[in-house]
Amino acid sequence: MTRSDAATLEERLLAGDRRARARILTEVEVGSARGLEAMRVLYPKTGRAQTIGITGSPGAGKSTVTNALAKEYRARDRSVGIVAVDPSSPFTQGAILGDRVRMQELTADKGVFMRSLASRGSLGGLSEGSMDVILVLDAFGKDVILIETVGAGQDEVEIAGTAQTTLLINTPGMGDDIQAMKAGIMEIANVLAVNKADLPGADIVVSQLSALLSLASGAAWDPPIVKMIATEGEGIRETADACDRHHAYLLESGEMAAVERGRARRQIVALARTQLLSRLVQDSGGEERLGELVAAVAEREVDPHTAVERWLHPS
Ligand SMILES: Nc1nc2c(ncn2[C@@H]2O[C@H](COP(=O)(O)OP(=O)(O)OP(=O)(O)O)[C@@H](O)[C@H]2O)c(=O)[nH]1
Ligand SMILES: [Mg+2]
Repeated sequence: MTRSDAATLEERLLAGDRRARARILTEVEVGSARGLEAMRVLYPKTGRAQTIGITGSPGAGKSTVTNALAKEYRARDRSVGIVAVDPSSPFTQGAILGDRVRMQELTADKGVFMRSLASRGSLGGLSEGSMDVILVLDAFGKDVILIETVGAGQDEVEIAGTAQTTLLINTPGMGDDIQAMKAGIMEIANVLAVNKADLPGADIVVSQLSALLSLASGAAWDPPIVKMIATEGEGIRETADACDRHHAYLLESGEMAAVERGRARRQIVALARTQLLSRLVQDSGGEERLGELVAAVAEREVDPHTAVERWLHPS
């Protein structure tokens, strides 16, 4: 591909061409040289989108909330991108299919674009492509980008560093989970939703959450708690308002700069880690050496630290 062709594709995307967007997304997701070139050209055009990460336990209603929020933002005349980071687990494939069906209604709307991604790259960690996909949608001009991830520890934290606002979906009957989350919850959630408020126990969760929050009072941003019934669209407007207020807070307080640096750092480190690991594996004999070391560690002939030393610095 020649350089002028390359420029055209990015220019077409920036001008709102959906086919150019599809091409670039595909290249970016597989991490091709063409995808890297597109990122180099497009990156300076990013940074305008409002990004909201939607996370929570499996089945909490993340997809339902994402869907309802997308509709709400469309009603506010804002274009929407949805990035659904699918868990790789085969157990959840039914749910993903369900999501697709629910999303069909939305995707008939040209103002909404949805992309599903595998959550794990080949070497672990949030798939390398997902941050780039968000950036491509940002460059394309999406006003709001909703990122759904299942709250499975590391992914949850990674996505919290990727999105400007993190919306944590809680549900009734998760009292024990809340106790377990205690440590992490303050750091990642900017808006707390209690979904399935049509089921008994929602108020208990609300008071547990506010008790947790009061321990951390004094912080500049006080995460609001919103009760919702996502399936009925109840509480969705309030949730969008809360997310918008957090976004405005980030801009007005100047905290957005720190959020951006955090995201940049996360992406650089994640990419470097992936590159270093894949170089190690691809190095001549790297994979074979790993096999030998695995056997030696399993047999307890070598400890794991020594094995890594030998892998990194073969004598
Ligand atoms: N009763 C009730 N059910 C709800 C509500 N919101 C979502 N659900 C149901 O909860 C189930 C899971 O909803 P999803 O939106 O797929 O949840 P999710 O968190 O995206 O699930 P995974 O992506 O599989 O982790 C579905 O059957 C929804 O219809 C609600 O407000 N009330
Ligand atoms: Mg889902």
